[in-house]
Amino acid sequence: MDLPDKILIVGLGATGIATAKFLSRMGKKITITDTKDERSLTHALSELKGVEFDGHFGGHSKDDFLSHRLIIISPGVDSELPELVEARRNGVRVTGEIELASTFVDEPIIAITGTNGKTTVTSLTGNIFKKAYGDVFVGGNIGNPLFNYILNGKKTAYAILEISSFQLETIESFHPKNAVLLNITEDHLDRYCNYNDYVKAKHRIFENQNKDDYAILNSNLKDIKGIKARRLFFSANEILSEGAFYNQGNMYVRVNGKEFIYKRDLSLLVGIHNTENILAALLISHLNNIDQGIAEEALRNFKGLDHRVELVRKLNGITFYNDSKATNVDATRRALESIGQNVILIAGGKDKGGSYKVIADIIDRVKVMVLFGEAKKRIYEELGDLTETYKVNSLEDAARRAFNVASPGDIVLFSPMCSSFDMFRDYKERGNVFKKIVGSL
Ligand code: UMA
Repeated sequence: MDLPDKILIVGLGATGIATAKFLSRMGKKITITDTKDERSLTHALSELKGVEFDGHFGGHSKDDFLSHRLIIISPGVDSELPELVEARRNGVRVTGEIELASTFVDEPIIAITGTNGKTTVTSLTGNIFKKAYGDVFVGGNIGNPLFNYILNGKKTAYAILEISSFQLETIESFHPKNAVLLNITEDHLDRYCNYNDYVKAKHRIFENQNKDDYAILNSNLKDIKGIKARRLFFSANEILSEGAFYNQGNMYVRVNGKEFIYKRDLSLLVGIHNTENILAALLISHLNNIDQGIAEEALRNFKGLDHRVELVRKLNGITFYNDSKATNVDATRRALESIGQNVILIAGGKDKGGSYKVIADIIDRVKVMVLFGEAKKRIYEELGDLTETYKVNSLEDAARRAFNVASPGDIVLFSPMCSSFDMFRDYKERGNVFKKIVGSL
């Protein structure tokens, strides 16, 4: 990409910081704008020591957007922001970090998206590839912007990237050798006008692929049109002649005329959704010529992720799980399905506009629901009649109430169905707070 001398960066989170460092190294004159004021950005600004830039904080000014030829936005910045729409109308180019950074990456890119499971698949795939190829870059939406890879300067065999729909909104040439779409269910309806716009953004992961690439999809997404890459599917409930599937305790990978068989109980990850996640990771591995023994070892050693149905503590016969990463209803559904009965569910946070009724048909697994945060009223309206439900004011109150109502043998599951931004920096901070509270009970 031909870069002008003056560039505007919108958003100063992890992405904005990495972008600013990179562009400053390229000798560009950069302006950074963020709706937060300087005081709220103290931590981010401390990361930019030695980087020259103009900071316009505490809001966005139209002049900034119209006086640049190129604007790089962070994923959290809506690409349909009025300032951006007007800038584009005036011929300003608006793009995202993942697009720009990927133009500096020559290594094959493996890109993984989906409403749920993408962090698990990205981490597991990363672990398998690290065993096979030494160092590989694992980043993107998982929390490590792609520009950090380029800034680091050390070449690796692959870049394995978790990719969100937000990042896909602004791609132009982003071209993964293997692109994976795990699943799509309602999410981020606070950002998109409707579900269809979210689905469209997700499909863009395949946009620049060609017949030499692979598109890897859940077999229930067979109907997606317009994919130019070779398509391979994975399924937890359908036997496939090619691709990866589960059958009677085993996972099969069939690629390039070969078959590899893995025992399902090799992995500590439970639930059908995790069977799908593992199948996807194994399929990617075999497409990239990784030995079965290596994949097996990495799979056996993979303990799953923090904040993802993470066992916190057993106390008085009550088991506490932290599932703070469940930032949408489908993720909570998956947790409930893999955990079983007698659940005291703690939920709530920032409402994203989707329906909570997605768990109505399995609410019999939930003995009691404890709600907190901005979304508590709406969750209560949609599910409150279906099981004993309490509304409280904080996560701490929620954990204590759950403990008080639980009996030995019950499971307290903190699986919020919502994002964390009403009360916390991110799902990690929220999960850590929950674990601390549970530790103090
Ligand atoms: N901001 C503005 N103007 C706006 C909107 C935001 O100035 O209109 C500012 C905010 O005040 C803030 C900054 O932009 O200071 C934040 O930008 P950001 O939200 O993009 O934050 P980053 O730290 O750069 O994190 C982003 C991803 N965040 C989002 O997509 C919301 C991180 O994914 C990702 O790990 C990181 O880039 C590195 O690639 C998080 C996430 O929640 C985990 N992702 C969503 C999800 O997984 O569901 C998509």
